[in-house]
Amino acid sequence: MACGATLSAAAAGPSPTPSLLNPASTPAHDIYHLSLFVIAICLGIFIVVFSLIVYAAVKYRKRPTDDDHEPPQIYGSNQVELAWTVIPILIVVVLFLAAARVIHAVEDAQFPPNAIEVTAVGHQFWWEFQYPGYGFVTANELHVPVSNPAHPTPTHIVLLSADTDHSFWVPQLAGKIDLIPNRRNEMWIDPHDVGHYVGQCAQYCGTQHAKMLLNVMVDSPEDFEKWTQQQKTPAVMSDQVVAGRKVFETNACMNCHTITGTIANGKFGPDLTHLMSRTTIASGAAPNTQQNLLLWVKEPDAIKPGCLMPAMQFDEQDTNAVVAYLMSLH
Ligand code: HEC
Ligand SMILES: [Cu+2]
Repeated sequence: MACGATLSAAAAGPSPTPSLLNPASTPAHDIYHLSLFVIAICLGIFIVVFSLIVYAAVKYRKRPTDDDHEPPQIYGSNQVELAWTVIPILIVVVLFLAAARVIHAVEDAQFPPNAIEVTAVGHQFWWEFQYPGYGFVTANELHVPVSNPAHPTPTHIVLLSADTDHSFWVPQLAGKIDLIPNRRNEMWIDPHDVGHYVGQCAQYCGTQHAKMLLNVMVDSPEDFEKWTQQQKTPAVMSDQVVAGRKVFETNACMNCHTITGTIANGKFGPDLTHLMSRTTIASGAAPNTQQNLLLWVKEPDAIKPGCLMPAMQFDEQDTNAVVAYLMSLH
């Protein structure tokens, strides 16, 4: 069952603690090493300056034997002034070169022809992920193949926004890049280990900014292939769900959501073609279970107050039918 494979991939791998100190992808490694270098230099400056302050404060503290005259004043010392001008300039140049080197390595990287192309579109308050090379669209859970450093299969991500500023940040995989309306930003990741990596929209974008989680599922090449095949196949409809499909297609649901292979082609909300292949709904706000889907359709605000999906005010029967239909979208 492909859906089970997705769930087990989500459970495996490194801890989902989004820590910068635990890099798992080349850009994140580069940034991690640069920050250690910068911290080491700052620590050195701190130790030297603080020791001199302590030394001066102790050595020249006021003593009972002091008279009240000022000590001798010394004006101008070319050596001292040269030293405190040149040394800081050298430090700044070293920091600049180190940062420039990493920025160049990350931003001007060349991609092999087998790089995966993904377009990520930030929406209030969820993520759209398009896979132009494969011809499907999904939401909130980004699947990428693991990248073996011997034969890298990096993922190149184009970042766009449908409404306001958002920011894509999965600390273990890469630096933070904004998604700005009418601007195309880019980034890339090449995760070295299979697993589930989490992140968060890192630019305040409105009421539900805090519930705009990012889930990156790093699959083995076989699992990734399976997942893309599953995403490309239209969902199979059984008789049971026909009633729910009718509810979906004769109400506003279809104007906001796409379900490939049906007349529903709305773009305002997440693509639901393979809703059940995702472990959570509403960008990580709740686990993807029947109970939460029922609550979501009845009262989206109960899960995500201020989200941009309206409560549709269906009766019990229509709600159950439409959720049965949603649950058929594997
Ligand atoms: C006015 C547009 C609109 C209408 C109408 C609408 N939705 Fe939504 N829907 C959204 C938006 C926007 C989201 C994303 C909310 C968020 O995560 O912040 C969403 C999210 C969802 C999700 C969660 C998807 C995911 O992967 O996170 C489901 C399921 C869903 N809608 C089902 C429905 C159903 C069923 C109907 C009809 C009963 C419906 N929607 C009507 C806009 C709409
Ligand atoms: Cu956001």
